[in-house]
Amino acid sequence: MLRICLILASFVYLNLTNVSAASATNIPASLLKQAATEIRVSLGNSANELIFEPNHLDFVSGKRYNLHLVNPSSQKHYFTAKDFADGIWTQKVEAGKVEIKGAIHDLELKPGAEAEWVFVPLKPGNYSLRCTIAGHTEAGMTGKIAID
Ligand SMILES: [Cu+2]
Repeated sequence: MLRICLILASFVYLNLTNVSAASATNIPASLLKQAATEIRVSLGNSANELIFEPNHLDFVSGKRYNLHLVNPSSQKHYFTAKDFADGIWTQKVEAGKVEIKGAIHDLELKPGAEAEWVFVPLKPGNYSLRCTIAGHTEAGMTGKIAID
């Protein structure tokens, strides 16, 4: 019985270490003080074309970025990149006077909205981006995101 308890205890311990290894606690404090590289992406445009501008984004893992999202069009759009979002550590999303911390998977920007997504890419790979409003992906509102 004691042996089972020890095995269970070590199993739980291993699981906990795995969780913390993947979490934000590994991001060095010095990195969070580094100036973030600003990248601006427009969701749609003033001509109401269903596009992301630019539609190719490149990031380097371990660096800090401020992804500045704007929607200059007259309709709402989504910035949806779930696998990419799983491969980064989000420090915060700022929109208006609100700051949101924790994992983010997609953002909805209403006409004229702006948001700043501050994060550190962690997992190299190629990811897809799309707007999930009905018909927008099909109309070409897609993009590619690379983490090197
Ligand atoms: Cu859209």
